Amino acid sequence: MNNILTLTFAAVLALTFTACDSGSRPQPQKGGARQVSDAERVYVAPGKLDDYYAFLSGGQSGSVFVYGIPSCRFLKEIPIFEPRAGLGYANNPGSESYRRLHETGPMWGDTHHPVLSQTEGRYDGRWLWINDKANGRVARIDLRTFETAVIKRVPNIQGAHGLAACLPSCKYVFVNGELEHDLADSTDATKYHSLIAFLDGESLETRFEVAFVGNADIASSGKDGRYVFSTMYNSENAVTSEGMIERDRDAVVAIDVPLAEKALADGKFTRVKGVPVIKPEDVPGLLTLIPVPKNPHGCNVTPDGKYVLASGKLSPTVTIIDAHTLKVVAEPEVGLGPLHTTFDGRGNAYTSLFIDSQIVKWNIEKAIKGDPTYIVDRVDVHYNVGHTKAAGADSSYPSGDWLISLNKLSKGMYLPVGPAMPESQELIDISGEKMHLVAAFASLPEPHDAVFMPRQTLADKVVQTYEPAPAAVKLGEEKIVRNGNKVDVYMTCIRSKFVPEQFEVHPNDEVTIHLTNVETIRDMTHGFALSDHGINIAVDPGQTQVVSFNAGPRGTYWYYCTWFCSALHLEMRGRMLVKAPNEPLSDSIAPPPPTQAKAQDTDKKASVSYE
Ligand code: K7E
Ligand code: CUA
Ligand code: CA
Repeated sequence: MNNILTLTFAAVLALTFTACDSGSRPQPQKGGARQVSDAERVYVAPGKLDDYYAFLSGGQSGSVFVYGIPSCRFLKEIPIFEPRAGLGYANNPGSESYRRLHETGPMWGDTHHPVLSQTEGRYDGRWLWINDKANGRVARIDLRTFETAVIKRVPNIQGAHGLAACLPSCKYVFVNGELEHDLADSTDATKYHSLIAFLDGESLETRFEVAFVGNADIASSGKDGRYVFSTMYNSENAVTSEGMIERDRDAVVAIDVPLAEKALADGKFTRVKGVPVIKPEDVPGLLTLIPVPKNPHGCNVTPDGKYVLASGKLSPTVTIIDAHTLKVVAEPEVGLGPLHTTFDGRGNAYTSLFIDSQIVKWNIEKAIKGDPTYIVDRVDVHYNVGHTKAAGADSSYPSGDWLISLNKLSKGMYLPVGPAMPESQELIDISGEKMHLVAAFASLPEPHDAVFMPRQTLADKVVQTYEPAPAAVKLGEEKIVRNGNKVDVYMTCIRSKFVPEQFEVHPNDEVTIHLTNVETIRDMTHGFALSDHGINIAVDPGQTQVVSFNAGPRGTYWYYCTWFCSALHLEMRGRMLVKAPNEPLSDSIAPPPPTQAKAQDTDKKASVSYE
């Protein structure tokens, strides 16, 4: 949402923020009974499991946060576009995860829109895709392991923002270029375009792109394989914020996907940086601009596929567009600063109101018919909500029980932790006619959007251990291989031992550790940290990790396990012996004698000799 504040809003926002500050804390609710029943709604007893995983984008943390719902417990961070040394992710230049991230761009990213794969309108538990707005990248997470499987740079795109899967097949995911530029790389603003890129859902290779004047912000797919939709707030193709709010109406972009595929097959494209780019002027009907007011933001197709809803942002309206005829059918007023809309599967829409700090529930068919009672309920959230998402709302079968409000400011909601306050989410029960806010929880910065995955969908999908890779080191086959100054150490670990427990190298040798965790039960992760070398990797059961580094100067360097695994966790360590250049090296992986060093006499005062 960091992109949406505009000048028009400045005065209103100042007022809103001041008002919130003066009465900063929500008053305790009257009626203890209600609070007790709220607590019961989100209470999940120790050892009991939550009903949903909630995948929250990590925003400028570059990752995905996994929470349990309804307990709001934090379960996991999945690092993607930013190194995470504690988890052994992309923190060592000599590791595969570092190389894979580094070759796609900077070691940081800005994740906004988590998208779940679907089959026949239901989340199928295979993949989660997410964008990197800052560096034009998309990643795919494998939900068997909850780890990043693929990261790809999308050619020709800047500001990879809106992301959605082309439904119903998910054969493509498409990502919107929010930031305009010249595809031939000049700085001439009269040549600026933006584009929507269609990527293969599995490999994330860019299959084709559609380029046009203006920009593309938030994305949503029709349900029948024909159109995909994006909001366009800069139809002015301006380069200043004043310029971007000149027009009263911008647009929703509809792209006819089968027509794009036909154009591709007919060769109606030009290649730009290796990717076929299709221009709408060459393919009549490919791109339709549907006028909507003013600098629209959220773009959401209803679960039944009938309508696409564009949230007005600078207009207090949501525009309802027929997803098949592409005609505007209604434009109900919902409140100030509408950003995103989600669904309960019972014909109701829930729109986040940034300026009003509310979620508004409204009935879609009533709004279309002009029934003045279309507003069903409003609930205050704390404060300045961006995205909101109900369980299952991106599929054809929302479950209509829980909704999350992803708020931009928390103000007095939590213990003060300095000038910056925690990011705040709120959980709202939407199972009844009235919404009911039952819980709030903090997070790292800054979740934009979220998707709920029912626990049952992943129940038999999440693996217990990794399948050993072809390159896995087998127990008893550990070895040290030397080639000039390159040393490969093929190592295993299992509670509570590394094999080998020592290896010898010369100063500045290039060392590569191939470490396989030969545990066969879940959760027995071991780590490998090497003192004074900045090396830490995490190796899950069955997994093999490879890390390379320079041995550095002469000395003894202990490596040790960083994941507390057993009563002998502290003893789970070994030595890299960096010997003088003229000293011969042993290739033995046999364990050193158990008490090689002089034992400490525990009765005497410890003394150290430096001779
Ligand atoms: Cu509204 Cu990037 Cu989804 Cu933020 S965008 S809120
Ligand atoms: Cu292995 Cu701690
Ligand atoms: Ca505009």
